Amino acid sequence: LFEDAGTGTPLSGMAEAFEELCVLIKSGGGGRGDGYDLRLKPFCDACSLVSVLFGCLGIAFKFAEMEYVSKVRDLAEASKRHGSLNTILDIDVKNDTVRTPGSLSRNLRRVRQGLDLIRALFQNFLSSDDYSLKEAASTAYAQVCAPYHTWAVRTAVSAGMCALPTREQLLLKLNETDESAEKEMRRYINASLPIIQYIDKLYISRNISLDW
Ligand code: 1PZ
Repeated sequence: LFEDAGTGTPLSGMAEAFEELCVLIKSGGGGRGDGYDLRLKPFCDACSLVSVLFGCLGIAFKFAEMEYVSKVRDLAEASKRHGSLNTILDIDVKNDTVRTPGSLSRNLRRVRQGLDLIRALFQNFLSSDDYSLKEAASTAYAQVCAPYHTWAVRTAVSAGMCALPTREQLLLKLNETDESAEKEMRRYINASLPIIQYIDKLYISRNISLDW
């Protein structure tokens, strides 16, 4: 079933994990009548795999890694008490804590932005061989995350961008060739989009805006 299990690269592991989530949410069922009720545990397991990328970015993105990892960890911790993504939204809506710093619904929104950032980054990376990793990442960050980050964070990120490796160094660290990276990045792009849309729908269906 999973032919590259065990021998896969970090990118193929990420792609595979999100493809498996896609199969789940597209299966439709789950008992709530409004689509599949995605459990927190498999979602967090997939999100954790993304952290392997941080290892390729160097010390400048240590703070981004700590931010992302701690939010995924909070969600994974909550998976023991609350079953699904729907549940945490319901609880925060009831307590009026959807946007409260540190709340699970806010952490979910931030993790979703991290997934989208990587999707946009891969898309930019593949759009042209002449695009440096720094350009691809800066553009993706400006599109996906910068509008929601403070000035201090945006400044730190733009400084960190200068320390990113080159395209060739990144591929080497990821144990990919140009061709294999293209294949795995496309798999992630295609599989992450339905998950991102699924998460957005959780908020929109509860009349929560996405401008934060
Ligand atoms: C090869 C890949 C290169 C990609 C480089 C892109 C790096 C972007 C770094 C973003 C840093 C964000 C740092 C901190 C942000 C916090 O202000 C917010 C708000 O937190 P809150 O106020 O809600 O508690 N936190 C976040 O948005 C959490 C997620 C941000 C990190 C996502 C990174 C995704 C993975 C990048 C690739 C490894």
